[in-house]
Amino acid sequence: MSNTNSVYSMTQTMRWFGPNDPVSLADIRQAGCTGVVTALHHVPNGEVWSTADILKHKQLIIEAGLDWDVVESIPVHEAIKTQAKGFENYIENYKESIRNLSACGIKVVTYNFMPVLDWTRTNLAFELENGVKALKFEKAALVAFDVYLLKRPNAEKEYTVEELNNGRARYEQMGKEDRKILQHNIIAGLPGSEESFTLGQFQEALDTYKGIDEGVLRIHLIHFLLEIVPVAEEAGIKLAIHPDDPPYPIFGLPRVVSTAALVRALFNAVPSLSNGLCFCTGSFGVRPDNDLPEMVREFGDRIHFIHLRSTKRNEVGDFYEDSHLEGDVDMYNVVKEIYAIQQSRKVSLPMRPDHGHQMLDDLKKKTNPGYSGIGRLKGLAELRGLEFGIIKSI
Ligand code: CS2
Ligand code: MN
Repeated sequence: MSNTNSVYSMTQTMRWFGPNDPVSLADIRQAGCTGVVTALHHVPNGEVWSTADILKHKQLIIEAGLDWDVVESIPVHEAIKTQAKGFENYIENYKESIRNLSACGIKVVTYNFMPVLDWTRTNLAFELENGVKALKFEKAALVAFDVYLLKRPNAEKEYTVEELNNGRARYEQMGKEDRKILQHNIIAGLPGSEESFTLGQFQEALDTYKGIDEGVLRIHLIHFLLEIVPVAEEAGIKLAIHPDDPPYPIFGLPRVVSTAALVRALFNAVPSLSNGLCFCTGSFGVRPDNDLPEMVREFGDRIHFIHLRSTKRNEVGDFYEDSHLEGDVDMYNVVKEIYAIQQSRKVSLPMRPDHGHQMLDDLKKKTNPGYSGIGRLKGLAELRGLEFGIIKSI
């Protein structure tokens, strides 16, 4: 969408988890969005999304006066990531879903290639000074879970002595109930995740990555891309890979979408512009060596979808989700670069505030962690204002 002066600005969207989402389509519209980002969450991972199902979902969105701008996500079956028996069938199903989405007029598809777990946090209700609740990743809690609760074989080799000491102290300080909550936060499945595990199932899933290091996982991802990108290109679909969250290995699992160098390798291997990126500032921004405005410049042609969010990290490897314009992400310069690529490409890129704080009335409600209505509305309003100011000042 563009205004009459042909200034291209970001298309405002929010994620919608479907009819059971406590945040309704009407709420999303009132928040100022013109579209939503959503998926067929009821379809089991690996199965084809039929046109009938897609159209039924789309109809709900259209009736609410919104567009279905982006699919987030068509999950990539674990068998594709490990190339386990039968993985070719899952790739064929994926192609079919892409073709069906295109036939229904949906043209951007987000996905991720994180082994076993989607995004990972240790605390879903970390209280900030002003009383709002944020999502947090605490290194010592992760070590406590990995080494002392899960007791993953050889896990301790991946941590420094100091990290192990902090992890043990953290474990000993927790009661039974705290340990249960920690385990739940890490492996019971955050919103949008497709999997949920018990401790035993989780260890089994980790074991399927024996012998799969970063190099092998990248080969598997490139194989997948070589298969699906031509189909996407023919269907006029832009694929947008979401970065790893957090953007470094955890639980001994390899990572292949955490830095500019890793992303560059994927684009060099499969140069089609349909092979694109979901630029998530909250995920990439956890690493101080990721220069976000520079990454927008470098990958500008391939950014098909944007997640805006900021994190605040410390020296021991913890981070929490800060307000959208605060924390470590240089949001002003990121949005300025996004403004520039939109003008040069003559497109409006779909953007969503990626997560928000639980605040005000939402503190009394049962909400999807990170996806309460009011905190995202605040984030969206701030980001929209930032872009508006940038446009006016140029
Ligand atoms: C998360 C994920 O950080 C995020 O955006 O909410 O659920 C993410 O959307 C998926 O990993 C993308 O496939
Ligand atoms: Mn994201």
